[in-house]
Amino acid sequence: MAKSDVKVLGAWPSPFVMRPRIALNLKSVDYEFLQETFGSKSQLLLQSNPVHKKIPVLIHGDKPVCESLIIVQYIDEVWTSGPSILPSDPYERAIERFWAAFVDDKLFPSLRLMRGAEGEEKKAVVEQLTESLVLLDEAFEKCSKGKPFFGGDGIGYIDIALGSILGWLRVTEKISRVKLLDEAKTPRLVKWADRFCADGAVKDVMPETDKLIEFNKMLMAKMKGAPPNQ
Ligand SMILES: N[C@@H](CCC(=O)N[C@@H](CS)C(=O)NCC(=O)O)C(=O)O
Repeated sequence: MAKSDVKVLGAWPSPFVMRPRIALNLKSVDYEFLQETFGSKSQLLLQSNPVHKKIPVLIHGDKPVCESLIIVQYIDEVWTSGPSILPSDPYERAIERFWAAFVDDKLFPSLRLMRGAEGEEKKAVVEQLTESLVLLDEAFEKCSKGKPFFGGDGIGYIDIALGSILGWLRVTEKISRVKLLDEAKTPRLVKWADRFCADGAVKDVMPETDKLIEFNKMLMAKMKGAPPNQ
């Protein structure tokens, strides 16, 4: 398929936008990256995702697909000649979807809360985040079966779901001066995170922490202290 037939509507700092980009890289599919301007929504975005009006949107030919994890599944099902992102076994697929949902429903909301939290609230959020990361560290052992990624030998669905938030996790660690991924509590995730970020499908789309911090400053200034929606 020609490059212009696959488009990703997004923005470089968005963890959700990283997901389809990594999936397309894994499948060696060329795509056009159409970046939205911060603070406004293009006509193409509004007509492609009229329900949520959020990025990312994958436009395949003239068909839009919304919601990052649904897009990753779509990519896996359409470009079957590349490495599989989800396993073929139904039970293993269910487990992968469970942990990906856990990242979005439990881990990511706490991470957002953390950046504005102080005092007792901060303590409670750190505890919750640590608990979630320890659970994911244990899940890594079970899913990877001694291999480098949740998905086994290569990056899979949980890797993409969790890995895409590593940039913002590092930003949160720096801003809050709290180590969230650490050798003592989450030794497997620490090593996995390095492997994930160094992978050829990831390294060019994973934003540098300092660049994200600058972006976060701009975002906080614009939102006058409200927790950022990134
Ligand atoms: N559940 C959605 C979340 C997408 C999302 O929150 N995107 C943010 C950027 S990181 C966005 O478009 N925010 C703009 C808005 O909320 O209006 C997904 O996984 O795709």
